Amino acid sequence: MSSMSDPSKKSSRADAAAAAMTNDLTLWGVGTSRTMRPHWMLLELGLEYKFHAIGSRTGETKTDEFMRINPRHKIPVLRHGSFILTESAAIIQYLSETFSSPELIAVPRDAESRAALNEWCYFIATELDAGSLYVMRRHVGLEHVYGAAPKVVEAARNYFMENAEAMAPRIAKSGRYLMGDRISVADILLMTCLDWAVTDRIPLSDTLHEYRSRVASRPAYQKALERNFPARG
Ligand SMILES: N[C@@H](CCC(=O)N[C@@H](CS)C(=O)NCC(=O)O)C(=O)O
Repeated sequence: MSSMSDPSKKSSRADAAAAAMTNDLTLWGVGTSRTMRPHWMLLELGLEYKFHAIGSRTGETKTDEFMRINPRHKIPVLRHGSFILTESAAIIQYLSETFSSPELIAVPRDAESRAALNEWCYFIATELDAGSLYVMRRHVGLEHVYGAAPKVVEAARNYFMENAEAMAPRIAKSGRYLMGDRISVADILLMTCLDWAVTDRIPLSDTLHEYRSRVASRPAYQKALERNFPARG
């Protein structure tokens, strides 16, 4: 188990961190795009948390101890006090709604802006992640579990490109981040999918690479990369 702190210079960040110290946050999981998300959000929020650096398909998600926490043996998992939460998108949304101050993360409160944020999040989580990238992952590298399916992989890859590029003009128009001036849950979801696509050698347009460069300059993103992918360092 590791325990790390993220000292912050901004007073709002320090306030959030002070609040979190009393809140007992623990995260399980490293090494995948999905586990990157909560590390990144916790670091954006300047929150102190403990973490268990367990990896997928290492046997570490199938121990009795972990199976009691998540019977589906999936990472990431967040525990906040006695509240246990799975699903990376739900975890980062919960963290942003629980701990963000308005100047840190865009957390819209009115119905229309929340719907716009949700539209991005569901699009990214269903069409780009589950419907494309994870389909590829199932059949490249996990053939022993899901079978070899080269045509399915090619179709999923094309589907990713078609959907991501269809949204590129809206991404370019939305401002620095998808919801405007401040980063949101949707950016963490999109960036982790674009990084995953680059790892899978899926070509991206200049617009998407420019978006990636903007988001990648954030210190919390860089720190989360180090924490989530220690082997790459
Ligand atoms: N939809 C879930 C997916 C979680 C998931 O599939 N995690 C994988 C790693 S990316 C895992 O834990 N696999 C280990 C196993 O199946 O035993 C999320 O976004 O959190």
